[in-house]
Amino acid sequence: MTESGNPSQPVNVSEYDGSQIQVLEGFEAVRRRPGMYIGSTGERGLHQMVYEVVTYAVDEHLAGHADAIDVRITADGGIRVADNGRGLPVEAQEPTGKSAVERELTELSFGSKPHTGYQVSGGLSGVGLSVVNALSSRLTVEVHRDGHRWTQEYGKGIPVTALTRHEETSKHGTAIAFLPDADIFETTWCSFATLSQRLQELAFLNAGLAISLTDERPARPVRHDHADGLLAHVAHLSPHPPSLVHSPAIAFESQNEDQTISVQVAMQWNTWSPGELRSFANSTRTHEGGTHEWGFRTALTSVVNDCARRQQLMSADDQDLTADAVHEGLTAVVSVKLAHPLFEGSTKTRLGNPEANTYVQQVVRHHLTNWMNHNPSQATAIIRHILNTAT
Ligand code: 0RA
Repeated sequence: MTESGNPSQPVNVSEYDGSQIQVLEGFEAVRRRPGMYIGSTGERGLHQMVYEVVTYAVDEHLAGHADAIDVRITADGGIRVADNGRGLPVEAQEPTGKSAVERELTELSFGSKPHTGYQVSGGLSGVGLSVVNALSSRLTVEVHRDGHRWTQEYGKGIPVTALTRHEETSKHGTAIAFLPDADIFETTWCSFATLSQRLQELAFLNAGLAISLTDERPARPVRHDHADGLLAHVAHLSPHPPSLVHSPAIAFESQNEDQTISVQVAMQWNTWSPGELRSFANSTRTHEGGTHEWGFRTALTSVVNDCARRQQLMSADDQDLTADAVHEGLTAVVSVKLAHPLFEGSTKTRLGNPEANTYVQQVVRHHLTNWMNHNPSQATAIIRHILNTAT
């Protein structure tokens, strides 16, 4: 058991020797053209960084020395890959006096991997730990080997501590933790799903090798804040602009005097989708519809027919447009709030309050007629659309 870790020194500018200058020049080349080494600086390249490190651990498995790889996305968004292999050699090598740990992590051409006859993967893989190191703002290597735990830290590929020997241990293995450099990568947010899929694949391909993936990042909070309320809801449900019959959507709301019922409506016709009426009562989705939907449909059908006749797009003798025809291509959200909602139906998602029918009818009739009168050309476009799809 060797005790001769002869730790290399942290970089000291006045003491650069030839090999250190070469290392720096190499790293500058990598950081200047990261895409050439890691494939891209987008999400693909980011994930490739992880695969590069995992490749070494899989190689150690293929060499017959590791049967478990633990990958974690750490709380700071970094990546840690640990294996239970032999551990990167820590002893100083002649003539450089550097450890294999440091050479593997700093020399672009070092580490004539693999230690087996197989290379884990072709393509981009195999550019080496030094490339990952160069493209990481921080990297820590931790080795359990030769009876001790050892660590060394790097910044943008350059050692910032010596390889340091810590407490005694009987464990063996290598752990590499790195923080992809935000100055290099467009995103440093790894996709758990993407990593998981590739790691699962590697586990399938290497029977007897256990690979775990853990996400230690705090859950990302999602903030939904829509000052526009139902307008934003309809915009979210509606297809894209070219198929919109009118824009913006129609929206209105009203509340009765004694504040026992209120209704909000947003609606927009399009030529592309069959349309959808989404209704809510007291913020509960009313899948089975109910009185508020009936009120909406009744008023809408009558307002559209009245307007079509007023605009002389239909004659007095023409048959009324049906409710179904009027709803063709209409995305609408109708939300009512009631002091005492009655939920009926097999799944208790049908609104039963009769006053919702009369109140919604009254409000829709009033506001929609107003809107049609104030937006005659949009109203014409809507009615033409309905006439077109009805025939
Ligand atoms: C070269 C030699 C030896 C181990 C490794 C490389 C090694 C590298 C990595 C990188 C991640 N995990 C790793 N595990 C092992 C050891 C040679 C020996 O002990 O005889």
